Amino acid sequence: MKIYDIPGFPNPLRIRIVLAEKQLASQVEFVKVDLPAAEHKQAAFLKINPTGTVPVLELDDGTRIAECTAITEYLDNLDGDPILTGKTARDKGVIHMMQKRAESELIDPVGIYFHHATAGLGDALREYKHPQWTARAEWGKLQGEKAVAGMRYFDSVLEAQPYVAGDAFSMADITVWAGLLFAHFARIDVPDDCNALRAWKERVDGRASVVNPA
Ligand SMILES: N[C@@H](CCC(=O)N[C@@H](CS)C(=O)NCC(=O)O)C(=O)O
Repeated sequence: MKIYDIPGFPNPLRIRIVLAEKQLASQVEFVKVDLPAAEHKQAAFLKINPTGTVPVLELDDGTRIAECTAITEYLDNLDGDPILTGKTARDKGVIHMMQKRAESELIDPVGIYFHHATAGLGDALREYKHPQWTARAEWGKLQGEKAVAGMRYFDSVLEAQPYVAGDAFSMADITVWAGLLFAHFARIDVPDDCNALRAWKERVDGRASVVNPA
């Protein structure tokens, strides 16, 4: 298997944590895509993933799977013993719901804030983003506020249960953790009173797959 990504970036890290959880790192060859140089927006990479984002998993038969949720489903089910995406119909439903919320309410708005309300990854990439400069900065700022509302939502969830989708660690925890990492990088602060979210993050920070991702 190959994974197109760039080390240290939040969405690629989600999959590198999955690989560590599933002990699959040795089976993967990483191909670096130069995001600051906008390599992912050029024709060669757009053939690999038309949405122009990383990570992308490429199987030995040439099949390409983009989107962290889809990649995680594949990797988690490879050995027939899913530990991150749910074993029962109920758990699968709840985990996917929380995964979607972790994306739509946290990591995706942080990404939009970063790319549209700050200097983002710099000049090479800027021309591939929304062309209406004033509108995009306004929109980006609103997405920053949306991400903070998302943090408050996950704080309320974690006041009632140990992990984002219930009693067990799942891919939804990985996504919220990566969302907070990205927020820190983009300088969006976690509100001081989000105690449950902060305590949960400290626990996840110490998890072996997070300390030593692939
Ligand atoms: N929904 C996508 C998000 C992927 C994503 O946004 N990745 C970032 C890297 S952290 C990216 O490729 N950004 C490039 C850009 O926005 O131009 C997924 O789950 O894989």
